[in-house]
Order: sequence, then C-alpha cells, then structure tokens
Amino acid sequence: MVLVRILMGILLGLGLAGCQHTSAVVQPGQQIPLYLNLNGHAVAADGLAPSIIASAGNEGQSLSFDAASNDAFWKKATPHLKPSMEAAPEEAMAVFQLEARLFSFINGRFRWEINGSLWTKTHAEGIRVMEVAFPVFLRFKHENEQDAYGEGAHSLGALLTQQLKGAHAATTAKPAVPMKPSINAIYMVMVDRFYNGNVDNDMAQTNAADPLAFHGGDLEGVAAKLDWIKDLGADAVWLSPVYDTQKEPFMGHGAFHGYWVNDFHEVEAAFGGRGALHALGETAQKKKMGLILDIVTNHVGYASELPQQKPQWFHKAQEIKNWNDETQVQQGRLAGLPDLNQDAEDVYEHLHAATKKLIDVPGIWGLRFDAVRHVPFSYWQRFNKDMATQLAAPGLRLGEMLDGNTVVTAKTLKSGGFNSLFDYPLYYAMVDSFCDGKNMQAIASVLGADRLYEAPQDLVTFVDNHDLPRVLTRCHDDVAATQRLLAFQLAMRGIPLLTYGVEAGLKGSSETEVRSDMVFEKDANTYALIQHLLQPRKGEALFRHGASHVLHADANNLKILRTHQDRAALIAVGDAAGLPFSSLSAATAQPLLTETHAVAGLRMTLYENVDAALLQKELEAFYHVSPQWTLSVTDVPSEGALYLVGNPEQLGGWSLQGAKKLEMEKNTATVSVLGKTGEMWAYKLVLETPQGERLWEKGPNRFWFGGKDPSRTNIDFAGVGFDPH
Ligand SMILES: [Ca+2]
Ligand SMILES: [Ca+2]
Repeated sequence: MVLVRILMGILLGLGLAGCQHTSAVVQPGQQIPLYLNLNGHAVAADGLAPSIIASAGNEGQSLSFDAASNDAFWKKATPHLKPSMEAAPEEAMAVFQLEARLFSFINGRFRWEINGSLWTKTHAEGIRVMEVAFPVFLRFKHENEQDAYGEGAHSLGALLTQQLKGAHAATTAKPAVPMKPSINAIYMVMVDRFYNGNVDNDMAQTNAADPLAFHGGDLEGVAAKLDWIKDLGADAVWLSPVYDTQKEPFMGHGAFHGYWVNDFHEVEAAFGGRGALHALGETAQKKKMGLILDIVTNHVGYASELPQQKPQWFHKAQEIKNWNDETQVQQGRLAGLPDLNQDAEDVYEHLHAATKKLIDVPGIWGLRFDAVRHVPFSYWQRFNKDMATQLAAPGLRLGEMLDGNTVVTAKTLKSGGFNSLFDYPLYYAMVDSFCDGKNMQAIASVLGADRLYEAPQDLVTFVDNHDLPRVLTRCHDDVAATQRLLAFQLAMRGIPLLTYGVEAGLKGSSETEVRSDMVFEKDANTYALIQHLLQPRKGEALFRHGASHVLHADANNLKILRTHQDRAALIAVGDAAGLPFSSLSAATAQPLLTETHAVAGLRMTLYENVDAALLQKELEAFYHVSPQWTLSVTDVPSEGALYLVGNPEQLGGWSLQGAKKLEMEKNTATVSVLGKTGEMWAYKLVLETPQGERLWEKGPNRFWFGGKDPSRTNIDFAGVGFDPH
C-alpha cells in the first residue's frame, strides 16, 4: 500500500515533469524504471519493483486525497539528501530518496520527520524536481523507519500530487482540491419537535398535547429558526431523519423521531416534503450554514411494506440476545425492527440511490450514520467510499458508534472508512467526572488516546443527545457542574455538538423529555456561556485542531494545555496554579471566563503571540522526563503472586505476557516502573493463585498519571476483589 502510493506519485512526476530525457508522458500500462532509496539504502527490487505498471496514467486518478492532512502538514524544507546517481541502475529513469528520522517524543506520541526528494537522471548529477517534508506520529517506541513510511504514506501521496498539480497547472486547468470549510459547531434538531412552520402539512395523527404523538414540527420551521441557531454560534444543523416515515403509533409510540422509515426514497410530507428540504438547504447556504442529514441503513419501520415486497432483502427475524455476538448484533432485529441485509447487492443499490437523491439538494455539509454497530464494516467501507466522492464539502461522514473504548472507536473509524465519529469515550469520561464527581484522570486517559486517531480534531464531542439524558438532568440539576461540563466540552478538540434545547435549559431523561418540544427561551445559565465559548472557535484553529497536553491530572483537578502554532489555551479544573512554561509567561494572556461568563471551579486562559519554537522546546523538555512509579500492595497472602497489567506497553498493553510481576518482601508486594510525564495509565492487578489460575481485579480500572517527580501508590490487598477473567 505504502509503495503503491509512493510509486504512483513518481509515475505522475515523470509524466508531468516531462522528464527531459524522454519526451513522452507516461501512458496507461507503460512500465517506468525507478530506483528507490530509503534512508540511504537502496531498496531491493522485490516487492518494490523498479518497473511498475501505470494502472491509470492520468493525473490524480489513482491517488486518494486528504485535503485536511496535506494542508495541515505542509511546510517547506530543504532535504540534505543527495542520491548517488552512479548507484542507480542503468535503466532507472528517476531516483526517489526518502528519509525518516525520529524527531521527538511529545504528547504521548513519537514524532518522526519524513523528508524526500525526487530526482530525474537527466544529467549525471541528476536534477531535483520535487521536495516533500512532513511529520508523522507513531504510538510505540519500538516502531521503526518502515512504520514511519507506512504511517506517512497517505500524506506523502497527497503531497506529491499537490506539488505535481502545481507544477503542471499551466497545461492542465483542473480545479483545485476543494478545501474543507470549517464546521464551527453542530446543532441537533429533532424536526417534529423543533418548530411548526406550516400547520397545513400536519398529518391526521398530529397531536401536540400527546407526548408520544407527532407535534407538527417541519423543515419550514427549521428554516424559520436558523437565525436562532446561528446566533448561538452553531453553523451546521443535524436534522433527525427526514424520510417518509411510519404514521401510526407502535405500542403507543409515534414515529415522530424519523427512525422508523417507510420509504427511503421520499421525504416525509408532514415535514414539508422534498421541496421544503431543498428550500431549507438554500436558506442555510445563504446564511453560510449547512445541513447534516441523518441516514438510516440498518432497518425499516414496523409498518414499512418493504419486508413484504422484498423478503429476500431482510435478515431472518431474530432478536439480539447476546450483545457480544457480532453476527447477532449485525443481523438481529434492533428493538424488533425489520433488519436489512446489506450484503445483498440490491439493498446496497436501493440505499445508495436513496442517499444520492437525498443529498442532491443545496447546503448539505455531511451525513450522520445511524446504528453503525448493527451494519457490517464491509457495507460502511463501500458506502463511505462512495459518499466521499459524492458529498459536497465539507463532507462530514459521522458515524454513531456507542462505545466508550477508545481502541474500539479508533478501529471503527478506520475500518469503516468514516471521517468522524461521536466521541463516546470522552462523553462517558466527562459526565462521570463533572456530573458524578468521579476521577478526573479518566478524561486525561481519553485525551491521551488521541494518538490512536488520524484526525482527533474531526471527532464530534457532546454532553447529551436525543438518546441520552439532558445534560442538566445528567448532572443531577447541579447548574455549576453543568456549566463546567459544557465549558470544558467547548474548549476541547473536535467539533462540538449541541442538542436543541440545551441553551433553553431543558431537562429530563425519559424518551418524551429528551425529545420534548423546543422552547425558544434563553436559559440564563447556559445560553450566554455557549455563545461566548463558540465565538473564539470561529476562524480559530486552536480549539478544534490544537494538540491537548495534560499538564496535571488527579481525582479532582485537571490541567490541560491546548496548543496550535502561536496560540495556546490553558483549561484548568480545580487548582490552576503552576504553569511551567516561560514561553507562556511572555505571551499575551486573556482570561476567557470572567464576570458574567465566570464558571465556578473552571478557569480558561487564551495565550496569543506565543513564541511557538520556545514553547515546543519547553513541551519536549516537560514530556521527556521518565519518573519512577512504585506500586505497593500491603498485607498480601504468602501464597500466589501478583501482577500489574495496564494499557501502556510497559504494562503489557492489557496482555498478561507483558505484565509486571510484583516482588514480595514480608507481606508487601512491590513493583517499580519508569513512567512518562503527562501520560495517563489505566491498570489493574492480576492475582495468580497457587494453582496457577489468573484472576483479574474486579471493578473499574485504576489510573496513574505521570508527574515530574517519582511517585508511589499504595493499595491494601484486603480491599481488592478478584474475578476469573
Ligand atoms: Ca407542520
Ligand atoms: Ca443489522
């Protein structure tokens, strides 16, 4: 994969640069002799064939683009490399020289730099026709140059093509790669519950007095209230599904939410039909806003005629009983809804054609995919690939994966081909900490896992949605805790999502409450705070894109530094004292939460005109420390053994093979490990019985956070319970 992309880039290079010793442009199917040099070593022809087939030949066709990454990573560099032309085989037409070097360890990731040059063999010494340079981030210390090339392959392909396009612009007048307009914040609207903009389209079943019935809200209503959303600071509007929907209630529940689809190819008449969707998109576009459509692919509604018309399109009826069984989860009926068989080609075509029709209106900024877990990855890969080319910018492809495990979300994102997911891991950590007073370190451990994502800035953060308790209720009606949570969300990386009504202080946790009617009244505690914090995110890359460095984390206090180029922001929960960077003392500091926007127990400071090079140096020095961590367990029984296992590689990556055995002295078992400043580790104890059985510690994970100094944790064995795993 790596090499295919590199080689394709070279093919393009030869074709476009005209390669002076051969006047012909590369043709499809033509073989190009090439010499590849990685870190000074010539790469064997095996697998890196010096002669390769130009499968496409035409510019750009075989390369996948990632406008976000090549924009973010581009910088001019002067590679010091110079290949020896004599070493290249006679038949080689060009030499491509790449060098990957470990640059630093920062923010829990290993930063490598890749430099590269493409040389043609026109003259004895060669002519350098192109240079590239960019960083890549690796997760583990043991990863090497080859891993760095692998990680960087996508960016490299995009960079090469971008450069070549620039060089060739005069003869190929192609439009530039569309850049992503930046989404500032998403506002979720349940169409039927938002605003009734036209009573004439209300259906016979509409009854605003019945909390389970349709209430008459429609797309004209959303259009009428776009300014309310815009004034709050959000620019993308996520609409609940707008398909032709079931009209009659099922077991007393109306299908006002839109997820019980009748016909994927029609827009619900009670929502205003296709004309109203088109008009809403146009109005949004004029206001520099966009729509995100909710796409259902897993099932149809109970009343849909499709299961009768096309029985072969559906899985055999079965309930999901075992949620650990992937086949059941994907093929079983979710809440008894007829489950589509996405492996059938007809089903793919039906859903794809319906979605294409739906996105063929102005102002569509993206799609939100429902019930990701219940549909096979193979479907998502294909669907996302198609949507990536068919959606207009910014083309958000946002998946709903209900899982609090960062490893699972990162894998889903990559394997399913999405470019965004709801950040459930951060949601769970934030509400546990801010609403329930649980350990703040859980938040740090989620942010530390950002290295697992290619683009953590594209994750969608949230504190509630139409399936979850409203945030004020989740925080036990504690206004101060809710404010801290909201403000914290709005200072984190990613795209913030706000659920309609949060700014009106709506409450509740039942279905009818979390999907209740919108109230267009500004809540004194939340409206102004949200508006105030969405403001600096506009046109400011720091909050969405900036890196998150955990400076301190304990049970009740959390200090996070966000950095991007010459700007930084400190977000401090609890104790905010002690900022170890002189680059920030010298910068212009501006508190973000003061006077009417003050939030108890939370401080935010924005730093402008930061000496970025100095800050970078200081961060590297800060995170380079490896303090010793000692864990002791007291009153351990004399038989059996104890192990320490956890998420970092030092603790086996949750595998017992790499676990650390504790040393016994008297009745105390102890182990010491070299940690990392700024790293948050999750861990557990494992007990080995005298019979050789290994039992895992019960209950939630324990956490350790690496400070600057050595630290010690003491656990009393009597308080630890063990379970067979
Ligand atoms: Ca209506
Ligand atoms: Ca399914």
